[in-house]
Order: sequence, then structure tokens, then C-alpha cells
Amino acid sequence: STSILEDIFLKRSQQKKKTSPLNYKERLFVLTTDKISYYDYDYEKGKKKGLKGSVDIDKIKYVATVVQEENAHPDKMFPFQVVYDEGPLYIFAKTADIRKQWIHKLKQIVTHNKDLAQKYHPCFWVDGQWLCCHQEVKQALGCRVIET
Ligand code: 4IP
Ligand code: ZN
Repeated sequence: STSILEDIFLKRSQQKKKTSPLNYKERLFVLTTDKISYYDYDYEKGKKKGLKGSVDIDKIKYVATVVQEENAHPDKMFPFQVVYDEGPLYIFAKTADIRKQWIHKLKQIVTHNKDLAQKYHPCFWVDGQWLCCHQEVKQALGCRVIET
């Protein structure tokens, strides 16, 4: 399907395994009506290389900004989260406007998803806990009601 939005963002590793490193990679994100995919990007050729991962739109539970961490690096000023059954995918936009545009579009696309969340975590999951509510289980229910 055709792409709705494309942008190069920094993303945090999802740490699907307990032993996965916490790191950040620049990826080309492509949003279509059924998937959000991210690719390795070749700056010299100005085109995308291999597919690194994707999230099916119908698995998404909510999309929201994330409260930025104190003393956040300038590259990490505008985080947003795409939460699905595997947990949160943290993405960092370069500007507030681009972040707003992606969240707006994503919310539109997921409107009719089953099992949309009613609560979320406004802050990051770091070092085995949610910075917002200090719960120590990644799957813990959100601590803030989503305003619609
Ligand atoms: C990788 O670290 C990359 O950050 C991956 O991101 C990430 O996968 C891996 O997390 C993480 O271990 P190294 O490159 O140092 O191995 P990308 O796929 O963008 O390259 P995600 O799941 O975030 O795509 P795990 O938890 O998937 O292993
Ligand atoms: Zn919380």
C-alpha cells in the first residue's frame, strides 16, 4: 500500500528480550494504512536500505506523546510512543510539529482498532520501571486516563 507519511526518526530499541541493549538508531519510518515500518537508511544514496522492523496498525493500543526525560539530549526532545502488544515503541521526532502530525495521523488510522487502551503511561519505561507510576512490570496497566 502507498505511504501516508515518511520521516527519519531516532528510535529506542524495544528491548524485547531482557538482555537486549538500550540504544538509539536513526531509521526511516514509513506509515501506510496497515503498518508502520522502519528501515535502515543510506544517507549517501538518499534511499532506504533493509527493513528493520514493523508494527501492524491493527495491533496498536494507543499513540501518545511521552514526557521527555530531564536533561534530554537535543535529539530526543519530541518523543512519542506507539504502544502495541509487545510494549511501547519510542520514537523521537525532530520538531513538535512533525510529532503532532504523526500522532494525529496514527490516531486517525487506529480509531477503529479493537482493544484500544483507556489508560497509558505518560513517561518512559526505564531500568525496569515506569517513571510515571514506578510500577515495575512492563505490562502494568497505564496510570493515566487517555483524554479523547
Ligand atoms: C538492537 O541493538 C537495535 O537497537 C534494534 O533496533 C533493536 O530492535 C534491538 O532490540 C536491539 O538489540 P544492536 O543493533 O546494538 O543489536 P533496529 O531494529 O532499529 O536496528 P527493535 O526491536 O527495537 O527493532 P531487540 O529488543 O528487538 O533485540
Ligand atoms: Zn505509569
